[in-house]
Amino acid sequence: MQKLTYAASVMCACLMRLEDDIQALERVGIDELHFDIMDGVFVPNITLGPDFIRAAKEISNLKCFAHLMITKPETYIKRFKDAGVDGITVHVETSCHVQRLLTTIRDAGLSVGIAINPATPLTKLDYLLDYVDRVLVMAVDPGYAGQTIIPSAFERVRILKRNLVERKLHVAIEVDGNITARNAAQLAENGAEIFVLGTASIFNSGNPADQFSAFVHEVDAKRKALA
Ligand code: S6P
Ligand code: MG
Repeated sequence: MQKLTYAASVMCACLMRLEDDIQALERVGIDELHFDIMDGVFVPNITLGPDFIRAAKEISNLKCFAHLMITKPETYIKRFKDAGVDGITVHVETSCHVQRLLTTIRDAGLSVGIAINPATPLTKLDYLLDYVDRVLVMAVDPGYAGQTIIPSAFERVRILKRNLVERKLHVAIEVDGNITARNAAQLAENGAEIFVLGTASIFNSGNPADQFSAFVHEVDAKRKALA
């Protein structure tokens, strides 16, 4: 079975306990941190900024990825690079010159991601897949935690994976939004390998590190049952 990568969605964490919870998650094997950057324009919410990433890099060794849900993302690449981010994912819906934007991120020495909203045709990615390390398939409309998965996410991951295999491209498929153990197992079966974990998995009541360990076991069991 393909090894899966898990990213903790910092937006969903308790901000008052952030340092303890990030370090505990790192100890139990979370793979990376996912920072939702929202500007109140592209999405109807305002969340984190580059200073959060700078602070996280000071207290952990985890790789930090910024998911930019902002207009004019090209204006902010340097700010995030300077904050210490390891990778930046931009939305295909937010730029008219996407290849230039992706090249700017690559030239900054960062991992490159492209995100796509649930209603955007997958064909919008056709000329971009050669430029990225990962595609972030949104399973909900971006803006808020705690939403319900839009069922077409399962089919979109399957189609995208088939396309990548046909083109012999080594691009990872990441999925964000309502990642339960059941959804993760099915999405992994369809070709996804990176999962953003929020309120549906590790950040609800209780200790995030304990919830993460239990979640990984549950996904593994469900994947075996599907195989
Ligand atoms: C949503 C954002 C996500 C959420 C995460 C929440 O706009 O991009 O990264 O933080 O999906 O997870 P959950 O489990 O509450 O849906
Ligand atoms: Mg996100």
